[in-house]
Amino acid sequence: MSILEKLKVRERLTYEDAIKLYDLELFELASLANKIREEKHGKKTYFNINRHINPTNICKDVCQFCAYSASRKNPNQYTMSHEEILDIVENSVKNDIKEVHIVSAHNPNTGLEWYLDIFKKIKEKYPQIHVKALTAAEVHFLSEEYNLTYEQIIEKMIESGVDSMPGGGAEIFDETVRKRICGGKVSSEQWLEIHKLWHKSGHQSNATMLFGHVESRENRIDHMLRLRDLQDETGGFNAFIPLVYQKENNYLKVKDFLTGQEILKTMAIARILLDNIPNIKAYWVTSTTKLALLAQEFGANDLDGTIEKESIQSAAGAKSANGIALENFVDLIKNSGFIPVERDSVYNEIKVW
Ligand code: V47
Repeated sequence: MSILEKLKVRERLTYEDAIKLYDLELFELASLANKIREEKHGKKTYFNINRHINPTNICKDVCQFCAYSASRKNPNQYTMSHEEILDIVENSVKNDIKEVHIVSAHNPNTGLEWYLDIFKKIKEKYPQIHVKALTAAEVHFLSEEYNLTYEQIIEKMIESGVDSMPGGGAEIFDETVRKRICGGKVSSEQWLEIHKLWHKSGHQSNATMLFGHVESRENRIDHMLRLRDLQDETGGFNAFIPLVYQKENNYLKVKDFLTGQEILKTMAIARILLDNIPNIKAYWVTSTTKLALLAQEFGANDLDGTIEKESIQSAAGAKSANGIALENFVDLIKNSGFIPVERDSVYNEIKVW
């Protein structure tokens, strides 16, 4: 059966089929992905009103693509106190945020409590706020640093009030590429194991893929299929987020950067291949707002949120340091022909704007 016939009868695509999807003409791929998007979500595009907080940039690991962590290229080390973090949350709550997204570097100097107690403090003061925090890379780091199992760290996360896990740290699962771009941190198998345990504890998470650096198309397909397999088992992933590599101020030497076409093709392929992950997020921070809006026609049904402050990708050149104004975001979605729907962190609809 051809790929098109398989898609017509909703038969699952294999690795070999998926590689061939890249050979389809851009607009044919768009039409296939958009059909699935429309069946699942119509013209709705989800977003949330959120705040990103990155409490420390001191990191024991060295990822070649990272411009955020303190290093030779970024000598400005910082570690926030809990009071500073609570002040940020207090201000953001006034702006009607529904979620804080808290991700740190792997700082060996703070102690375990610094990482975990802040969630309890936020929840005590703002029980209505959803805490999305700790990537699988951080869970792995804390487990090694404090000699605790993943299950023990997860138990502590739940006790401290973490509601869901963000999708960071996945990068590219292929072991050879991973060794080259982020050898030393959480392995692919460990990343998947941590999300599996988190899902088994009754919680939800997201999954990212960092692409557009030294990986191949085959590596991207392999990455998506490993996620599809885990999702078959647990059903715990809310969203898949392809993150476009940003090139400034880091150590990775990349020869060719992605074209807009390749980015959009990858988004469309994610929508077609990941038949069991409900939401495909075009993260405007790394794709640029313009391409994220176009990605809505290539299968993406979520644009993340207003963010307020962004430190990881903006350190590497993204134009996202100060987030995006709510009215502007909503207008852009509307003007591109879609319906902006504010959602909570686990995709319950809050308001059609
Ligand atoms: O895992 C680091 C990426 C991620 C660069 O779960 C870079 O809803 C591009 O995971 N170019 C952290 N990307 C951010 C993240 C995320 C973002 C938005 C929403 C969610 C979610 C998760 O940032 C890291 C890494 O892959 N990153 N450096 C760079 N130079």
